[in-house]
Amino acid sequence: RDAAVHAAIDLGASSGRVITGHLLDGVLRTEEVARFANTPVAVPRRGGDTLYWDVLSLYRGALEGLRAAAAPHGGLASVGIDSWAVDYGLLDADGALLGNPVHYRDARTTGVPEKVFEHLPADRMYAVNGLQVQQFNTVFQLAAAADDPRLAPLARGALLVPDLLGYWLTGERVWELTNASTTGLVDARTRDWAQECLEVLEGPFGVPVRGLLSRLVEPGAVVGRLEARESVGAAAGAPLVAVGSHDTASAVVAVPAATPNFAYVSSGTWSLVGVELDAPVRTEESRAANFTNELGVDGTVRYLRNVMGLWVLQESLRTWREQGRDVDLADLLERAARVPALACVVDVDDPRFLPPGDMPARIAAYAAETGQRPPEGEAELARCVIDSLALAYRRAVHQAAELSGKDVEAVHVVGGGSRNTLLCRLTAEATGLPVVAGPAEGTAVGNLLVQARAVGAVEGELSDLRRIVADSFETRTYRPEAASAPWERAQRFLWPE
Ligand code: ADP
Ligand code: LRH
Repeated sequence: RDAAVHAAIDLGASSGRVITGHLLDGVLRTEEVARFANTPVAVPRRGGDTLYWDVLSLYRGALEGLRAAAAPHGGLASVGIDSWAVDYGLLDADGALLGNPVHYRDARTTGVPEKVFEHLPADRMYAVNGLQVQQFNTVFQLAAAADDPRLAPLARGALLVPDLLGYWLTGERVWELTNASTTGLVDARTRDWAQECLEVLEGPFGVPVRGLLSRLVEPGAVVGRLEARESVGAAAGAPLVAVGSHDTASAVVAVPAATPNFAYVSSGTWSLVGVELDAPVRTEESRAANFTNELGVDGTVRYLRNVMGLWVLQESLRTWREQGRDVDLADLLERAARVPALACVVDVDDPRFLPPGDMPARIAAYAAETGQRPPEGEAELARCVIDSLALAYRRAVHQAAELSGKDVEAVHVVGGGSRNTLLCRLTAEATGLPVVAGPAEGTAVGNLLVQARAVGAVEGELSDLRRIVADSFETRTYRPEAASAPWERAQRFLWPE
């Protein structure tokens, strides 16, 4: 039995994967043992559709991956699970799942933050939870679901997605803190429940939220052991470690920076752009700039903005496919690189880009409304998206540095977007900073390292873990070669502030 192999279950919004990791002489060797689609499903109900995550197919994919990971070694040293933030499954008195978790892109939360702010004003809420207002934060999802009979009286528990899978594997219920910090229910300073936020759900909305929660645990805690079942194969008995179960928290662990003076972009379906801090920034300027204070591994704070991300490109590809045009991503990006820069830019964070749908049509409408010539053809459209993302990164990196007082000497891009050479080159140009790209599976790498440390396979602080990442994975550096003045002008065009 080779007890030195760890397995990360990493559920991204576009795909899930199980990746194993093995540490030898300060180098982490990883192997992808399973990858499975993550395809949300819209299901009709009276008056419309609800968009759900297909959590059972994700669980099945995770189980197959665990069996494949454990089989060659006769077991696993540890397992860790991470996923996207905010979404939860409800459990009844027997611990049975009460319906599929609703997807954060479902329309049920439209207009809900404003209703919550009537009872707990936005500035007061920010002073406690430090979160960027996004309509899908769990606190707003729970308020939106107030009348759902599954919530009261049936629900006796709720778990965020990684903790839900962890419960199915071990029988133990926890709320891992980095992911819990995205809900709006946690105080960013005390790293404990935010009583005022719980009270607003219980009082005016009648959601018995305290009865749904379990104990908060910091990343690094051992949750329990995988119960022996045929479905987990030789992984039975392995310890489940609470990692940075928010995917972005694990991704930030895997930034291969040698100094603390970096900004990061965790670039996948979403782009999370910011800096790492010791304490939250909850000033009025920070709230006005819509910056979030999510909690990180080892007592850190991830001070960042959610940027809508490569989602807009993914949905464009899907739209074209539905229209009968199967566009290859690599070829598309090559053509986009030859299109003139900054011909048309959009604010990718405009709420119209949140729900699934025809992004090329939405971009055309946005361009027309702002007096720009809409992109023509696929390459121009892709260029518009990539330029707009680089522009949003520029603004967020500069604002994060300004609002937090942090020195930023380089931008690290991790996640699938680090493979997009056009995006990385333009990010260097737009920010005027060197961009270091990789690792592309940063989330799984951060997940693996926190597990390995928790079970004693490696020691050290975040800086030591980051040295392992730097020694284990190739990165590519892009230096800002072109002038950033056109980006400054484009930024002023979109955000005249
Ligand atoms: P998530 O974890 O949200 O599912 P990933 O980090 O896996 O996302 O990133 C997926 C995105 O990365 C894709 O939408 C795609 O735009 C980009 N990507 C992945 N591989 C490549 C590649 N070889 N070239 C360019 N972009 C890529
Ligand atoms: C990225 C992510 C992001 C959240 C979003 C819902 O996958 O976790 O940090 O804001 O999903």
